Amino acid sequence: MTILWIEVAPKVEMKKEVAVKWPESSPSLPEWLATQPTQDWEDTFHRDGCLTVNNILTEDEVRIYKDIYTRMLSGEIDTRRHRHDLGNHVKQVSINQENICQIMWPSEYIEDLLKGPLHTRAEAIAHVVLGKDCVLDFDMLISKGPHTNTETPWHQDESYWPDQPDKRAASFWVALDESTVDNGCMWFVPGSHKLPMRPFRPVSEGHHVLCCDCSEEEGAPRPLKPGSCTVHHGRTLHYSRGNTTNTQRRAYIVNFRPADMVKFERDHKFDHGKSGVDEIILTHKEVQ
Ligand SMILES: O=C(O)CCC(=O)C(=O)O
Repeated sequence: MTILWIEVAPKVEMKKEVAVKWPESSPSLPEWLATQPTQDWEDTFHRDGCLTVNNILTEDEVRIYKDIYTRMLSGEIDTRRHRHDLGNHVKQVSINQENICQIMWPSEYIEDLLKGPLHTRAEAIAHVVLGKDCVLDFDMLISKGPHTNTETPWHQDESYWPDQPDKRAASFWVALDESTVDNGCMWFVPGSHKLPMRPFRPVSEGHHVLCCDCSEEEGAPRPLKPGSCTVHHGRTLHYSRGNTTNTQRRAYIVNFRPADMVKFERDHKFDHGKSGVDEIILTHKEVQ
């Protein structure tokens, strides 16, 4: 799920105020990769259009990402420029929290976040499943707070960028909390990446979030332990239920596609809200 082609504001360079220190115990990228089932990743991704990678992060690493996430959610790190409610197509369920909190470009706020294990290992996996010409397109946080109970509608990410000539894309959804059916884990329809795109539409009139017809009967949930992730192709049908539990469901998402296609997007003034998500916040106000 990302933001539709919006006109971007003039680019202002952001100063990164917060630095991160990675655990010395973390394996180097080649060491980590050597222990991974790379052939199985490739086969599964091509067959199903979705894949589970267990323990892409260690417990110590998860702790670091969770700390950053908590500071962003609480407002201690001020991400208002990139933060909005992805679930604002329905009435706000809980007064003090977004139905679905989305923070675009968290890596813009933290020095060296891009050099950390989440981005570097995801890039290595993207090279295995998509090809070595793939680069990071954008990163984002999507969290569902306790009892926010708002589903992310069924959709295919490709509906947001249907005109790209090269459709290779992989989205990594990294669970920082345990993700379960009841708190909104991802659901996928395996094999849907090989079928024609389904017709899509805005989730409500004039809204930037897109959806299509699909149901849980067609797919299956992918619960995850903290530090594990799913990887899905840009055409794979996916969705998540709302969070009906007492606890947070926090995911860190990174998206990779061919470098040429990232250039194609930027040439069309599309940067996934890097310069700010003001237009989306305006939509939010209209709905309320
Ligand atoms: O976190 C969610 O509920 C949805 C995420 C999603 O649609 C995506 O990462 O493409």
